[in-house]
Amino acid sequence: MKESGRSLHPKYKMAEEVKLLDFWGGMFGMRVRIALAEKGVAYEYVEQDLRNKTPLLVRMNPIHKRVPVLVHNGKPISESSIIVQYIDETWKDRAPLLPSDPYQRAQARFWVDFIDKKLYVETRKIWMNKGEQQEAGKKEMIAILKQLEEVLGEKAFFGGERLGFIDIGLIGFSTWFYSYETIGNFSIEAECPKIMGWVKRCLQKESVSKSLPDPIKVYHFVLQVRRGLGLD
Ligand code: GS8
Repeated sequence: MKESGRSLHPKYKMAEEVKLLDFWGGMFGMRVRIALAEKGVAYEYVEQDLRNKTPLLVRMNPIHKRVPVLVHNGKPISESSIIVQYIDETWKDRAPLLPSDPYQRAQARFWVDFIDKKLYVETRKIWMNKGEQQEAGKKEMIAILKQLEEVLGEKAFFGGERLGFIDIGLIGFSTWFYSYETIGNFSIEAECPKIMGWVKRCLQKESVSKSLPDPIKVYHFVLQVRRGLGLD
């Protein structure tokens, strides 16, 4: 570290302090966990109770009061796709997550935005409903995944040979697939085999498998929420 041309003694260097406010079952926080694991950044994980929000969460994300929030050396960053981009720019010497070409970067951002605006909304229709709404959500979800299969093409990952921004944006949803399928009574594998092949490849990576929860645990959580909503 340099200041006015003089090197500071190492003891004055600021230690990196990285904290993640998160909820174990949320697919948005999973993105951040994977990005940090890909970069090899050590961090403190601070689980949040979303029904009983802590003053810390409200202070760190006063606008949305949602997780994930990354707190880097005391400064909060919210919104998962923005956090993942921040991580990529901050620890830029290793494991690039976004492509270097501006057009490819724009494309990657487009598809993550599509996942946020379309896939998230349709999947909620499946597990937070029954009847017609649920059927509509199932149809839409399959159409979206088929669209994403086209984007994947013959590549191993959306990022090409390595895991990238779109892969990180999408893979957390796979921990909820079992819940969507069980509640909606359909098979994603039968409809979108290429996506399921991609999920299996992602899970072979430790940065992914260690960052994702057990789909059965997610299912129990989903059942609990549905009971609370009077749906089951
Ligand atoms: C979404 C965060 C979000 O929905 C992002 O970070 O990408 N666009 C945001 N977080 C949820 C938990 S995960 O489903 C959350 O914090 N919910 C609590 C609430 O809405 O009160």
